[in-house]
Amino acid sequence: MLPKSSASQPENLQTTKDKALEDVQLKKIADRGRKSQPKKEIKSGESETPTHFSRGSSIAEQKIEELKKILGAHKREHHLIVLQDFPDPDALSSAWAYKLIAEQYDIKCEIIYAGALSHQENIALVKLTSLPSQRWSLQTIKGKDLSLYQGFVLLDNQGTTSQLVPVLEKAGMPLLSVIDHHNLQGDLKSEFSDIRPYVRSTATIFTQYLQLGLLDLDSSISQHVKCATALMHGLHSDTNRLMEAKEEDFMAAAYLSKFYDAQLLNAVLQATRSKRVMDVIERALKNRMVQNNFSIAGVGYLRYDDRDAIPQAADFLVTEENVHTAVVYGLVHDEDDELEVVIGSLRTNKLTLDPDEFIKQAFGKDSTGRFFGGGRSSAGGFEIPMGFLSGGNENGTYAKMKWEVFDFQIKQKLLRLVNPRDNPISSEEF
Ligand SMILES: [Mn+2]
Repeated sequence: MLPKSSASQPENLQTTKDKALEDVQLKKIADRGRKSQPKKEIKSGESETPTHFSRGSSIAEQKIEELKKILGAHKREHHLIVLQDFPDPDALSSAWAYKLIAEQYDIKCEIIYAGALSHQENIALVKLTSLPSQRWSLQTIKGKDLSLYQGFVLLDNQGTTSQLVPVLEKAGMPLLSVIDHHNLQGDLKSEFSDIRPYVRSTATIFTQYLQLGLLDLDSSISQHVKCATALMHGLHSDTNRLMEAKEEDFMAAAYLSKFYDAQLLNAVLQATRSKRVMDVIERALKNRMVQNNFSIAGVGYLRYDDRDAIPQAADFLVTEENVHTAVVYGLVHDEDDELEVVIGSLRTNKLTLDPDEFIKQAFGKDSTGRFFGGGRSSAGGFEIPMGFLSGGNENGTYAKMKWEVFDFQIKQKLLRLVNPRDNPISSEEF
């Protein structure tokens, strides 16, 4: 498909100097990308260096053909798009794009997740763009007639982060598509799969689908503009505002820049913090200990719905002068299921610190051999289930003791890495 006139848009979209600069940068990258597309003539002795874009676009082209066939074979059906329990903008926007694509085949999709939209930016995204999504808790799904749906789709996850997937599997619902940018997580029996761990966001993959004609974006259709805006947000947030973006992600952002609504995106990003998030940040500030440019804070008990306050607190702590890495963790309890889990988040500005490695090294594996955290895309996150120690918190002494033990142990494990014995800065004391 042909891109819409790009000249008519950028001017009225530029809201700030930064934005203008970003647009120029994106345009430059887009131009570069166009030039770097494979040329037919290659002089002898000169080898064609495949770029990420050409690799991505040929895979995308092939995948699009496959996906078209699958969608064509499932015309007029009803499908469920299942997101991770706590969907992020990447998942939400990709799901919307999938839904719009599927509509062309008269397939009706419902976008569902089991947990919560806990981050105010996610709530703002869904509210401001009217992004169609529903929370189906484990209770909700029990009351649903699953025979109304002929299949389900996993986007930005492979079923390991959704409580709903085992229920759907048990009901015998077939898995139709998996589209994700996380590493392959085991054997997936899906009719269609497009798993590309070398791109930084699922929104990138979907943008390629759109760009290659799976859905013709039209700037005069408000839903398209909103979906493009959501995809831009997804792409931005999964790539740390493009700072960790690869060439394909930049190319996708450049394409979206022709359709998205910069003011709407700005409104989503300006979403204010709730009082409860502020409270958690306050606790993180009060409890933080700073050593060797690491800021570490345990925030105690948190409600399940507030767990997204943890990464936000880490985002905040890492902005302190002389701090390059922040780790914030808390004990999250889910009253419905009597489950407790320590959830933590690491944020770093230090280029040489790989959050994935760091988390894996700090906490190691559980008894079944699974790491407590890491994995490239949710690199800075970790979860330590409380198991047998869950519950019993009506006894205040027990609750306090339990938190203190975990707090102490997590600090010990982190500090081993923050102050290694062979670190010349801290070795004087040994
Ligand atoms: Mn993602």
